[in-house]
Amino acid sequence: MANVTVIGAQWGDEGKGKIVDWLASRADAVVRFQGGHNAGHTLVVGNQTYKLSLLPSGIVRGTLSIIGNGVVLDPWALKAEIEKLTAQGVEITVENFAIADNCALILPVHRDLDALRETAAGSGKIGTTGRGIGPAYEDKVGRRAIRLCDLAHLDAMEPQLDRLCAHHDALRAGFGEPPIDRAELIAQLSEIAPFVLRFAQPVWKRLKKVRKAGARILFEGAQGVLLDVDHGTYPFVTSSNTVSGTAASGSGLGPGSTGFVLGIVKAYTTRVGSGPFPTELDDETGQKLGERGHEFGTVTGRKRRCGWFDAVLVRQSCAISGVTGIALTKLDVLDGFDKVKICTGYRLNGKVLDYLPSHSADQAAVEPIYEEMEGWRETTAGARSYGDLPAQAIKYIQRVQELIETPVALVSTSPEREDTILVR
Ligand code: 2SA
Ligand code: MG
Repeated sequence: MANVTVIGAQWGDEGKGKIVDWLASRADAVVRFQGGHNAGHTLVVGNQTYKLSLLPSGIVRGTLSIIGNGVVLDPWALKAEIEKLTAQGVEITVENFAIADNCALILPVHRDLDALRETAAGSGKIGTTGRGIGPAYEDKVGRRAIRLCDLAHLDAMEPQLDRLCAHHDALRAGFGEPPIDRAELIAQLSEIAPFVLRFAQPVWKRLKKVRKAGARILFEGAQGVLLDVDHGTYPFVTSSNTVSGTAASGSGLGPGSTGFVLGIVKAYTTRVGSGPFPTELDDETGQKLGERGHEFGTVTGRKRRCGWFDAVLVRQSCAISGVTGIALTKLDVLDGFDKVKICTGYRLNGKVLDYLPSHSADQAAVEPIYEEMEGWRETTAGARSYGDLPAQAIKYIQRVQELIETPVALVSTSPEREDTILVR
């Protein structure tokens, strides 16, 4: 296995956790490069279920796990997650875990602002995970973030706090909130500092060394391409770049290091939070997909919106992210449907489109054009070879592959690691 970059090719929740775990067992290092604890990856190993938000999935198997500079780090959430996993028997040490010391931190004030804005927006809200992700990225780009390395220099933080407070106090006043309590913030930071600083280092150096030694690196994306801040359904997106290219910039390696780009694609479509969703089904079929697919968020437990497979979106994601091959997941959720539908294009103002336009109003107005296929009665759950699949399911996979113009490399047929079909 060469290096592999795993990204979601829809709106997240494509089943990355299982595939990443499957690949992590063959990798020497696993790197998270964007997002934060808004991600939710569920790993099932034997009879244990692990729910990860911030930690790279390799950690469960003791593989070197790295949080890259592109991640926004909530040190308190990290501590809680490490404690939870430690209680499940996972060992997390400075040997197998490192965090980029140039990571921007998520502070309590970011979480507050996320919530204040969402509440104020009412029905116009983004539907964020409420983790403070957006405000933390804003501060990073606005050059007023507190970064992990700053925790080793708490005495020198005054000028930074000035910048941070000048910005946030004005915003907070607008919501009728008191200014930041600087003394409290410093106290909170100094309390958490020793815990996180243990793992802090220039990880680009560690990765350089690992790479020189010929190690195989797995880059673990979070969310999905349609939530990318540039390429997604803006403004209903997350605040990071979720495309494959971020694996390089978000970890401190060159663009040649990202290797095989594996796009994770669910056999139908889901989305949590607000925003356009052309193939959304507001009916019994949508309900059935949600129930059969257990479509609830790992992090927030939110019910996911469900709909048919949208080949237009996935074709676009694969192109934008340079996807080499896809892993098709949750095919078994479609078992037993008389007919299955695939969206092959959109209609907008009397025109037919083969892509999702950039403007939010157009994205909301496009009408899907469907192709209908015969479903299959037999179960695909647990199939481990192509030959185990019903003929109609194979036809469905082939049609998906044709429409998205990207080869199917893997098919996943249950949350179990071994229930995976290697296509090529
Ligand atoms: P945020 O919190 O600022 O990143 O939210 C902005 C939008 O991005 C969406 N988003 C996600 N969508 C799907 N899954 C995500 N992670 C968790 C999971 C979700 C959960 O993997 O299960 O537990 O609810 C994720 N993270 C962010 C979010 O819904 C907004 O539309
Ligand atoms: Mg998820």
